[in-house]
Amino acid sequence: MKPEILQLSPILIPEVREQLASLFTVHPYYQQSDKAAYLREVGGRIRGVITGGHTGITRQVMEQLPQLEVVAVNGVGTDAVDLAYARDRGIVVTATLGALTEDVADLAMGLLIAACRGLCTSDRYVRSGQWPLSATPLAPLPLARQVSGMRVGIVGLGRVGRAVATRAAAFGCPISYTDLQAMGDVPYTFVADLVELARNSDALIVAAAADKAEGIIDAKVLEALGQGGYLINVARGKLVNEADLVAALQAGRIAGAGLDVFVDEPNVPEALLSREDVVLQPHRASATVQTRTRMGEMVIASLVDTFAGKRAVGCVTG
Ligand code: 8YV
Repeated sequence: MKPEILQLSPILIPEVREQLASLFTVHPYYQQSDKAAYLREVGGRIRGVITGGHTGITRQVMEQLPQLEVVAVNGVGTDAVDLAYARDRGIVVTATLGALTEDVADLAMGLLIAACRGLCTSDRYVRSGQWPLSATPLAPLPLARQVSGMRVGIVGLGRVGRAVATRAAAFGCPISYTDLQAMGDVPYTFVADLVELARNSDALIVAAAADKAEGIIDAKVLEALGQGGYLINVARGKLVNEADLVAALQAGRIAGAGLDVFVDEPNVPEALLSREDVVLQPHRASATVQTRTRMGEMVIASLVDTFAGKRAVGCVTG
């Protein structure tokens, strides 16, 4: 009999879905309107869970899956999984470590360039027919901020942070970073204090894991980033105090922001929607065919390995 899997978030690659269906009986929890009733019906038979990095799985749901052996996160962040509870129960948790590094770093640079160079504003300007009016004072398009050579501060020098640093260095940007400790194997400047990092940066790029780091980008950090500074977030929305961010933008205390992630996805603070100094993405940093295919393959491998009694690829529970 095929192992039964509870799927908490969609998989967008058809080949991955087909392979999953051939190996497992997949129960699409995310499509159910009455999730509690669905859990009561299938929960007792579930041996594996597939979920997204942002979706994770609560302890309450895991408690209703007595046969659960593995939670395969189709993403790199495990902050939305109760890891302590999973470890206590001997449930293996896996993540697609390394699979999405390049895409997330690419999007961080894309957001930085888009925010500094006003790409989305300029796109709207062309589409709305304002360009032909540009000789008149009716349709001014302000000059943009140069990206090359900006002082870039990276919050969290893990896989993604390092990939961002490589890219930003190629743009001639001096790189500083903060993390739990200095790293001996990188040529970048370590700054222990986040406020000081912000003060010495023209762009602050958030690439940190979100475990226990809620709201670290707050009013003080944004104040230090300053009027010419840009905030880019490709990690988790909850790392940023969104109310402080909105207030800083409204008061002109920072120059702009590029955001792929938000506190309460898919809800974005209303105040951001009409602003020309922010570029917004719907949590799509890993959303390329190539990366999602690789992530899907890792999810399948981690389920197969666990059910075969082997150490699962991407295991984060030790
Ligand atoms: C994914 C993410 O979009 O990796 C993560 O932690 O949040 C995202 O890259 C998500 O997990 C897709 O399901």
